[in-house]
Amino acid sequence: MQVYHSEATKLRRARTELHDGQLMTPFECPERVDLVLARLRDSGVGPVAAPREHGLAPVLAVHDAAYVEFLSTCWDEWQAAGHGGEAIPTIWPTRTMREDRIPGHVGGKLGYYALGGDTSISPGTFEAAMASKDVALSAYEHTASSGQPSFGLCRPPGHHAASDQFGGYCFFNNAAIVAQRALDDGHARVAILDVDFHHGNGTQQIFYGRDDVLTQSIHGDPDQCFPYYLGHADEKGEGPGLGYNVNYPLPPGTDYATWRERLELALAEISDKQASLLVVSLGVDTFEGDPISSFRLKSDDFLDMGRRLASLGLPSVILMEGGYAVEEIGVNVAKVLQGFQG
Ligand code: SP5
Ligand code: ZN
Repeated sequence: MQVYHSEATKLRRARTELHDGQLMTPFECPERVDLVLARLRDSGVGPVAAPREHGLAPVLAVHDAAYVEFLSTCWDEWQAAGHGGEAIPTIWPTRTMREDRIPGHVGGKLGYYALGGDTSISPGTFEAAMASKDVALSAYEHTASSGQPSFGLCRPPGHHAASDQFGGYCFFNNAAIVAQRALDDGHARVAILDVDFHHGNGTQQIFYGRDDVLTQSIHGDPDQCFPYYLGHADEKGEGPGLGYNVNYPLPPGTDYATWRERLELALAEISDKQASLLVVSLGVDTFEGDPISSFRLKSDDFLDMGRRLASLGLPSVILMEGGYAVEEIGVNVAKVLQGFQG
């Protein structure tokens, strides 16, 4: 399978993540890319190509311009304000305050544009996010021109990024950017299937009122799991989008047998809604050994996952989302892609 990767995705190397009340080395680290690449090479999944640059236009097709501007200037403003550590929000426009005015100070803007405190902004973050969407778009272009599946080794991931919010380690929503580009190229309907452990809140929000992108997510129940405030089964889309968002929340401890039943429902929905392109938000943090998640998929389950995804017979773009630094991240990604190739 054609793979896209950019060394520039490693420009994001945050030093701190606020996790369980402590500042830790981030789970979403550049080493993830090398673990996946090494395993893809070992298992003969490839070739690996560098992306071409796509600029900001496809980003602005799904994200707010002021949000993108904020991401591009945040680190410089944070430094100019004299702060020592990385840019981490500490206050938000929550239920008891106003959200109709965007503050001028970087500390206020940070809370306005962040959906959580888990994602520090650091030098190189914006550049890496740009490279990540270039990886996604280059994968899409390969699939569009050849009909063959492709894998984009995106980093930072994208599915938590909403139209004007970052968080959950995500800045630009790579899957949404690809889906919108496909629509602009003439596809009538695109399906995004999110199999990351966490709910794809950003993807859901971006397309919630639309019927041209079917968004589905199989994930840890937000009653118990990040991002907590979105991802319930009763979120079905609104207006013309009603029926075009489907959530499959599952309890912590879920194994592959149960997970796969939801996958079958999601695949049937994609056929039913007659999508002509499949975008997979591939998180492998459903793995039993993942350090921040709580499903119980085993490595061999990822092979079956790939086979089932391929069974749709649609042109497919598979994009990297979560899955954290354990040796198996590479093994599990390789298995999905091998299963997909048959
Ligand atoms: C792309 C992606 O997978 N983003 C996930 C971001 C999750 N960040 C917050 C994680 C909080 C997890 N808390 C679990 C406690 C385990 N000790
Ligand atoms: Zn995740």
